[in-house]
Amino acid sequence: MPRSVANKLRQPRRRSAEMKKITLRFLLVLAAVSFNSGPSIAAETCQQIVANDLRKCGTQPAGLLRPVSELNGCFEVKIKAASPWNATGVRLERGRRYEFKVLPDKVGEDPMWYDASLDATPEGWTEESHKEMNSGSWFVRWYVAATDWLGYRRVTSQDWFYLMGMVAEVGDQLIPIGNGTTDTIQRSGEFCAFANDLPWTYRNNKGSLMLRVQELGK
Ligand SMILES: [Ca+2]
Repeated sequence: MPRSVANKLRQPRRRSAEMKKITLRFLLVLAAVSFNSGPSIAAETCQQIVANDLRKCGTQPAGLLRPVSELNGCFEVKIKAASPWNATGVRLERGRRYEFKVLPDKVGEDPMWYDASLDATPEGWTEESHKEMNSGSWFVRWYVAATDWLGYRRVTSQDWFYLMGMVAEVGDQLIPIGNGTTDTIQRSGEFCAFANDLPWTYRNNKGSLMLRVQELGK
């Protein structure tokens, strides 16, 4: 057989081998993507929403609230320290489980917010802030102790400035979030979140935290 004819007969075999390699590479990539899928990939599709700073939690008619399923099962919302409600307009459903997670700040550092001049993390005043208050003037120490004793802090079982979630409609369900938690919703309603502060001292708060809420299922 002439060499040129033999070469032509070999070419389809080469092409077939190349096609097999390409198919194998494609399947390996597909397998890697499938292996990595789940909450982390779903989290990248979270929708950004803007909370209402002024409206009280649970005052929007239930029919106007958006279910999390309309937001790809996940949303991110800025929780401002100076807002007593941060009403999201998003409805969390009874019996469903959700993950709440505070994200790092824009430069990847631990997130912080501020009660006037006091530093706080999502889990409340820092140790230095507690020391500063304990070594302050007699009036400041008396004021903090008195409001504590009278139970004026919005959630007395949690530290000052602890990040709290709330689901409100028929009744209120409080969710201590801090840096992050998972919880099952007892009664459907609007999701809101706030820094745990005295009801009348939100005006001197500064900063915000970015919170991600993801539906995990039943
Ligand atoms: Ca304050």
